[in-house]
Amino acid sequence: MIASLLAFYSLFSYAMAANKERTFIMVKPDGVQRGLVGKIIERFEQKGFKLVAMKFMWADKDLLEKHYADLSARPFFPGLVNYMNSGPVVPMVWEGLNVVKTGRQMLGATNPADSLPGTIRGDFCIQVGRNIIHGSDAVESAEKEIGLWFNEKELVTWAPAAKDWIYE
Ligand code: IDP
Ligand code: MG
Repeated sequence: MIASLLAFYSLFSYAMAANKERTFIMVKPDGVQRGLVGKIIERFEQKGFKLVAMKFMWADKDLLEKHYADLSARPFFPGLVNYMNSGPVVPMVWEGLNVVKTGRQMLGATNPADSLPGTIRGDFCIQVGRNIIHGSDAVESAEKEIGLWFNEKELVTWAPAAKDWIYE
């Protein structure tokens, strides 16, 4: 009896932890300038993911160089940093089961020429250098990016009223 209760509890807490995976999503300056912030947020809301943090800011180059540090040797890096620094952005944290992988699928391929219709990039943009949205590519990079763009106080703890209708 106790063993089965314990097994149930550990399964339950495992499932709870899985539902708390987080990703870092950011509307890039072209997405903001083109008035697509609401449409992008809507995709994540209607899917059932939970918004944990969001802000509107003009990121400085130092932050953007850190954010894209892995790409610093690529020829497009200076142009990428200039593009990301050309206007305000909307960084966000979204939470849910498999949100990192599903978030990437919702974004579509990096180059919009390859992004399928129905994805955000597939539906709203044309060129890789103006692909309107960023999304973390792994749980580890998500943690790193969330720590770079948000402090602990900005990550809001709350329970959406619909959670029992989204998760069984
Ligand atoms: P991702 O955003 O899909 O994760 P990454 O390879 O991490 O793609 O590249 C980061 C960003 O750098 C892309 O979203 C895009 O804005 C830009 N980028 C990637 N490759 C190119 C390129 O060949 N030319 C111009 N910009 C690029
Ligand atoms: Mg990337």
